Amino acid sequence: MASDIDRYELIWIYLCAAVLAGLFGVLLYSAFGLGIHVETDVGQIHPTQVATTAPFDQPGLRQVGPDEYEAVIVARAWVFDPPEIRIPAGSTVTFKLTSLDVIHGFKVPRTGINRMIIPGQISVVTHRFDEPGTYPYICHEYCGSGHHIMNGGIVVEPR
Ligand SMILES: [Cu+2]
Repeated sequence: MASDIDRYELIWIYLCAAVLAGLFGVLLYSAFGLGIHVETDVGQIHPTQVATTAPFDQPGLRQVGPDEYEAVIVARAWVFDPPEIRIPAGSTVTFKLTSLDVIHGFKVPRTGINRMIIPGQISVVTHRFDEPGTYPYICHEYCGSGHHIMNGGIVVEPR
């Protein structure tokens, strides 16, 4: 009887160790295989001073080089400012994002763009848009009762 209990206990210990090892493997795969990581600290901004701090005092799209653009986007409940940007196909866009109020998200399906927008922090992500079309950007961090209508779009125009 005592040896049965020992055996079951041992099985549970092995099971727990296997689950921990499995989860650790998933963590390593998501970090190094898929490249998923928390927001890097590219800059801080006080949420009450967003409207007076460059570049967020002038949200919008500007050209910074041939086929290179910078999109400064301010998120707040429940809009993105600007709600739409237009670029020609083949453009590389560096998005600079921050929030005025709560945590929002910035996800552009089919591009791999996926960032949290955290009050007090600046998020940056760069992507090249080769295929013409409309790429919606959506908030994917629940931010309140209007969360489901918080979206915008990137219009990539053919050359
Ligand atoms: Cu949201």
